Amino acid sequence: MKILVLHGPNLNLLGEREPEIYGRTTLAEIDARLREQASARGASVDTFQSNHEGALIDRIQAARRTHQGIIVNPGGLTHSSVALRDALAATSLPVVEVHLSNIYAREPFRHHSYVSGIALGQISGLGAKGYELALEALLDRLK
Ligand code: CA2
Repeated sequence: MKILVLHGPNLNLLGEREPEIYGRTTLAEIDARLREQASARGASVDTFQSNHEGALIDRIQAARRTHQGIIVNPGGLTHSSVALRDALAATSLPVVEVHLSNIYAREPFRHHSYVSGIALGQISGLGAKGYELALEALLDRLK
């Protein structure tokens, strides 16, 4: 079982800026935890961060035949990208959407997600732990 974990624009800054909103855990730490967690369950994860919408879409398209599920924090593209949603939907893979912050407790423009309508589920506001919960749920679903 192979899961693709995608991190959208600016998430490479995690742990360095705005810790009061996004926490102190770095992206490398999140990815390492997910790798360990997957391996304990006999699965594996591939992780990918990009600040470029097209690069994320290319990675999603390439995952169609190689991965069984996707965990995605689309960053700001959550609220703007029909193209990212279309790419995720086109894979027909189960998608779990993760947000570190509670997007519904923030500015109104963050309350709408283009991804949630095609996702199996969404986890928002639980910080880095949200990725671990997403992986657990996705692996349970794929079992
Ligand atoms: O809460 C989340 O995970 C978000 O997806 C993060 C996005 C934001 O646009 C969404 O509304 C909610 C922003 C990612 C930027 O990440 C940073 C991390 C550290 C410092 C600065 C930005």
